[in-house]
Formats: sequence, C-alpha cells, structure tokens
Amino acid sequence: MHHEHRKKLLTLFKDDKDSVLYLKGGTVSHRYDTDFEYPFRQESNFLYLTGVDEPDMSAVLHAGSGEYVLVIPRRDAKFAVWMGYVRSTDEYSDLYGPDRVIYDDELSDWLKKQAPAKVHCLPGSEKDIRQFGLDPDIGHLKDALAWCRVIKSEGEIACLKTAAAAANQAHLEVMQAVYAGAFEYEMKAVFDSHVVRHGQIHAPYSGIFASGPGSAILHYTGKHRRLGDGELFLVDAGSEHNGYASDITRTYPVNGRFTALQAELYDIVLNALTTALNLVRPGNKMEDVHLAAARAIITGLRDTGLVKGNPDELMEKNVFALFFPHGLGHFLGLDTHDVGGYPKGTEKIDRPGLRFLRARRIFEPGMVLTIEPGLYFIPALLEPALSEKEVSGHLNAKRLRELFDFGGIRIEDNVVVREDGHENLTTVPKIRQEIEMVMS
Ligand SMILES: [Mn+2]
Repeated sequence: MHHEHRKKLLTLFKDDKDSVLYLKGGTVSHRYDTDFEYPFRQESNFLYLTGVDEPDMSAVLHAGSGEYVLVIPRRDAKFAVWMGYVRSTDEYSDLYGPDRVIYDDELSDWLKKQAPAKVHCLPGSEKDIRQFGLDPDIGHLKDALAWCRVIKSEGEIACLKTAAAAANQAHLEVMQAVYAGAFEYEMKAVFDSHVVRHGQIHAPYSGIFASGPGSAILHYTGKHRRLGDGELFLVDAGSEHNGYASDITRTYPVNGRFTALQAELYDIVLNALTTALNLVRPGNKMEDVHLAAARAIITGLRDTGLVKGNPDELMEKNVFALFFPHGLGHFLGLDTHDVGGYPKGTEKIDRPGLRFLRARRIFEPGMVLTIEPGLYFIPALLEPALSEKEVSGHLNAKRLRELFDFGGIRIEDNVVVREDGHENLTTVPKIRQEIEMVMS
C-alpha cells in the first residue's frame, strides 16, 4: 500500500526528475517540562508514504529514480536500556522495504552526492535542508500530498472500515450502557474500553460525551456531568486503525425513550442526514449538499412552528445557520479532518453556516467523508438573533427561549464515494424505533 502511495506521489514530480523529496517523521513530545512522554503518533504524511510508526525517522524519495531512502536515528546503548531493542539497518530493510537504509548522520553526505536540482519538503522542515547547505522548496509537496490523500486506495479503505467497525460496536455498547445518573466519563470508559480491546489505542480526536445543554456546545470538552433523566446524550467519538480514523456521532435519550418534542426534532436531523446521503455521489458538490441539508432542517423547524416563513426566505436570510452553524462534513482519513478540502485557488464561502465547511469539492469515487448535520439551540446565537430586525420576525421567541437548555442533536455517518453513489461505513442504529429497541 505504501509503495503504491509513493508511486502516486512521484507521478506529480515527473517533470522534476533531478529533485528529491524530503519528509520528516514525527518526534516524541513531552508534557511540559517533564520526562512524561505522550503516546507517539506518526506524522500523517510520513505514515502515508512509509507506514513507519516510530519516532525520529525521515525519508527521502528521488523523483527521477524513485529510490526510497529510509533515514533512521543512530541509537546508543542507553536508549536500549530505557526504550528497548535497537534494530539494525537490515532489520529496518526487511520490516519496511525501503531501497536503502542510512543513519541520520549520513544523510547530509548522501543528499550532497545526489546534487539535487531541488529539495522539496513540507513547511516546517526548511531548517533541516538548509543545515545540509541545500535550498528547500516548500511550494509543492504539501499540495501534492493532499491531492494524493484525497482519493483513497482500497487498502486505505480497508483500514477505514476496520476503524469504523470498532467504533460502530463501541457506540452500540455505550447506547446500551447509558442510564440516568451516570457520569459522562463512565460512558467514555465504555467506548474506550471497546476500541482499545480491539487494538485501536489512538483516539483520532478527543471524543465528545455531552449530556443535556452540553450537547449544544459544538466542541464540548467536559466529562464530569451526570446524565439527567429526560435529557439527550450526544456521543461524537471514533477510533483509529493503522492511523486511519472513524468519526461517528449519535444522539439519543438518556432514559431510552424520546419525548414527543425530542422525537420531532430528532426526525428533522435524521431527515437532513438522509437527504444529504442521497446526494453523495460522483459529480455532486459538497456545498450544494450542505445547503440541501440546511433546507431540510429549516423546513422541519418551520413545520414545528419554531420558525416562521417560507423555506426560500429562511434560506436566503441564513436563518438555518442559527440552528445548524457548522459544516456538513469533512474528509476522513489519516486525520479526522483530513487534508484536501480546499485545493489551491478554492476559497471559503463567506456565508453563515457555510463559512465553516471543511471541504468544497465535487465528489469523486474513492473520497471518504463524514456527513453530519446538526440542530442546536445555542443561546449565544439565538439571543442576539431575537433582537435582530431582519430575522426576529421569523423566530418564535417564546418557544425558542424555553429550549435554551435543550441542547442539540447531531447524527454523523462515514461514507465512501463510489461510482454508483456511496458506501456507508456506519451501522450504529439511527432510526428512533431502532434506538429505543436497543436501549430497552
Ligand atoms: Mn466529524
């Protein structure tokens, strides 16, 4: 798989045959000024090209010959005592299949011998190259890697499916474990316990386990609140397999039964999700699908009487963005918010709601993305809107004020764009009746 990735990248440098590409792997980081090491996670571009999951490495690719040189640190006996066995160059060759393995103190000489016309590297690595007395070029490699990573190979999709499978099961177990009075952190423990038992020890992002009003905080970081009877619970959590992420959200009632109001609002979001999913196929555009989901939400809210007016006007005046203020979804891969959402020359759309869209692309087979519409009652957005002339006439102030501590609802699936539409990797129940059955 990684050989395939390197070949794909080098096709973009075929008119640049005398150049080399330099990639620096990740290093270990510590907690402030202590010797406590955070768990090591490889830098994603490096992982994409090499599959090497160890710190302090770098790699050089020769654009002309395609030679792949893995550069390893020269470890001493002290390292072996604290960190374990030190591998030989031959062992690294067997393990990762580079064309050549050299030590980091040999890199400078090796590079100079190539006398490259250019050394392409990522922003942040320029200093390394200058140290070798060469000129870094940071203008191309980043975009080239993003271009490669946007369309996933079947090998990558298999990894994403393994990550999705573990998270699917973990979400189901949380759904079954939830009870009124539980702490949010207990539910995180249920989730983590499942994914870690499947070897997925890295979280691709800090999960959200938000009960009650916390579910309307888009990046809620609390974990110490008790789940209240009658409230909703929003779980946005994923896992990582070989570096590839899953990112799933479900929202359901703490006591296992939707109230009439919760049911009505939940179905609006589910309808927005279904509307959006039906549009995920090659040729369609992310921003158009976002607007279709937004329209489904504002039309649903109009039907409940929480907002007033016709959908065209509510869309035109951006009233939807008061309730659905974030983007519909993002690419998913080695990073949760994966690269390539805005290729060079593509600008963000300066409009409420769409401003935060993390990808503006036409769908192509092999793209993997999340679709995650949401509906929230956020006092910080609604309060000022209620006194704004343009939109206040569209809002049912009395009923909305009663919902200031309702929280929010988000439902998020992970999908692969396919020739004939898409493949949904998320299997956690999302239809109300199914959720109630699982929780009963
Ligand atoms: Mn997401």
